[in-house]
Amino acid sequence: MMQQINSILKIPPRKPDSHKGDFGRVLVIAGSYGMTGAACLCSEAALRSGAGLVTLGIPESLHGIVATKLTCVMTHPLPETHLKTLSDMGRQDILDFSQRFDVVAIGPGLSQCVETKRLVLWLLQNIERPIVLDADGINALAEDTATLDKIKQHVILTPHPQEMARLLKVYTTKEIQSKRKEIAEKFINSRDKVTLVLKGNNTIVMNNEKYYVNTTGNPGMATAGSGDILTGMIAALLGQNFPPFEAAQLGVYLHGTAGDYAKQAVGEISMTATDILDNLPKAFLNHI
Ligand code: NPW
Ligand code: AMP
Ligand code: MG
Repeated sequence: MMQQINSILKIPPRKPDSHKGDFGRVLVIAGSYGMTGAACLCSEAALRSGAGLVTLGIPESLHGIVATKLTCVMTHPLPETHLKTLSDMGRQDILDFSQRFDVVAIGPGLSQCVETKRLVLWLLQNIERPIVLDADGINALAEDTATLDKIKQHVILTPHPQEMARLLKVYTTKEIQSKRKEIAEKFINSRDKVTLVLKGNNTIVMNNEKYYVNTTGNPGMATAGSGDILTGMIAALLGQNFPPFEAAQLGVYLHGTAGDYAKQAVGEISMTATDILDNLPKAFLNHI
């Protein structure tokens, strides 16, 4: 019997002698031509959510662009295709590089380039760190869902309803929205290395034992890049040693809280993802 969780964990105070290595090294693999914003939002959100160190891996010709935009996030150029999307050719190097991190977030703005999808499927089977998989990472997984049975570490999936429909293939987005909990439960079934975050109004966080239905957030958050922020937040909380379910739950709750503060500041209509990012400090400040 699945248990509903309503309580939200607090973030423990930092010990005076803490150093950045205590709060997790996060690798974000994201971005492609035209979608550098998703990569920046995700990695900046990870830093604002307390990660000690964040590195963004990005197709090499886009590296200069993100390095100009980002100050506190480190950047790392990765092999690319002629479309300026990540290339499968550099997969062993990415895998070796990932060993230096505690958590890997994959997907925002990667594109649906066939070669990039092949890379993601291979990384999923080989990375030995917990993974947060979002956006085009989920679209890649939809090509071969059986990959989920071959993962080495825990994976948190953060689909919006249409990405969930792509993953499951048998339901339309509308059907998913009409029976969100049942469909999430069916997907999780006995998968013990998967946590699902089914996004949208009242986001559901679920693993094979428990679930949480979120109540923070507002329709102003239905804006480009909003979900890319959530991915970075959850990765950062995983890096701070929250177990996968709790990292996802706390990330979803605080993402919605930041969205609610952004609504107070700019309203639902004008809200952009950067407003949500700008309100992460307030959300965290009021949750310690
Ligand atoms: P509709 O319109 O109703 O048929 P896609 P994406 C549906 C990157 N980004 N309830 C809805 O379908 C991402 O990271 C880059 C119901 C909607 O139109 C990805 O890599 C940005 N339906 C890539 O772009 C900023 C819902 O899904 C469709 C729903 C593509 O991601 C933007 C969109 O899904 C973006 O984040 C809900 N709650 N939510 C950047 N600045 O670089 C969504 N839908 O086609 O997967 O496109 O989500 O924009
Ligand atoms: P994405 O579609 O990946 O950019 O993700 C959108 C983010 O905004 C998710 O975290 C959603 O849960 C959140 N969101 C979108 N629409 C709403 C809504 N109507 N109410 C609350 N949160 C929403
Ligand atoms: Mg998204």
